[in-house]
Amino acid sequence: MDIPATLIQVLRGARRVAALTGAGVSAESGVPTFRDAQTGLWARYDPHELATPEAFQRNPRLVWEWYAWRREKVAGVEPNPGHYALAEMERRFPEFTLITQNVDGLHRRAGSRRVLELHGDITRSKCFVCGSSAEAWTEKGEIPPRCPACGGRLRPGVVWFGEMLPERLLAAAMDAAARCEVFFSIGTSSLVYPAAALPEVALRAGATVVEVNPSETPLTPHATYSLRGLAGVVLPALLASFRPETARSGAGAAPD
Ligand code: BV8
Ligand code: ZN
Repeated sequence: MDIPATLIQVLRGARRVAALTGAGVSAESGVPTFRDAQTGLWARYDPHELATPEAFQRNPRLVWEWYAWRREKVAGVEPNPGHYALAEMERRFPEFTLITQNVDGLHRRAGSRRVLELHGDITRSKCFVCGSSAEAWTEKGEIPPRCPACGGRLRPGVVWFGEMLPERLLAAAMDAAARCEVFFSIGTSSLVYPAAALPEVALRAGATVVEVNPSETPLTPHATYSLRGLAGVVLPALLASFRPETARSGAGAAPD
């Protein structure tokens, strides 16, 4: 994958960088993207239908089991070179903000320390009634399990369609998009808001916007650079192509 020389130049001098990721960055780990046809038992369901509070209220057992199935799939996979490249970028740029729409926790498992998980985390659950979060629960008997605090039903710790994103996380993501010099949009169909507004905020603030996706998206015509390829291939190639002068000292500093 050859990276445009002008982009390498921009990356060499960049201090404030932000990256937004979507399901495409986990595709090479074997996690099906949101748009991929659901497999097996879940083939007949549209994720947009299931990932809603209405679906949970209508059929809590079905929605809980869909997430239990997805948790199992995620537990069995590993981060891929794309995740590791982003963890390395966090060490190489003085200010690097990773913003993800993914709920699979793979960025943290790859070593990224500061991750804004806008849509939550599939491995956590919380009470649908009192909101208290549940770290662990016994998958015995009743499905979904009951909240130890109030007896209400537990629900996955994710943001469903029609639900507000955590205020603080969204504000931090918007701020990073408004202040960065380079904004990466990686592996996302750029269809789901408000996350899809972030690259627009960065463009308006004069940042260089780089899209990494094997296909076109609504962002493509607006991006400064559109690298048509897989995250697991393009991101390591990007990293290898520039040596930021301002590499952070200590662990993970750019090799000479
Ligand atoms: C909100 C967690 C305010 C759950 C997710 C009507 C009624 C109500 C709301 C709306 C409405 N119309 C619009 C809205 C707003 C709605 C929205 O944007 N809908 C879209 C569908 C039009 N947004 C919301 O509801 C948000 N909340 O707006 O609150 C509000 C409140 C009340 C009423 C109105 C507004 C909440 C959105 C969060 C939803 N939760 N996830 C779960 O995971 O189960 S979203 C979920 O879908 C994912 O998290 C992700 O964000 C999204 C899927 O998108 P992608 O990640 O982009 O994945 P996708 O499969 O789409 O694309 C993969 C891409 O990767 C592709 O482009 C592909 O080419 C590429 N790719 C593939 N392989 C690779 C690759 N790229 C690189 N490398 C590869 N190897
Ligand atoms: Zn409760």
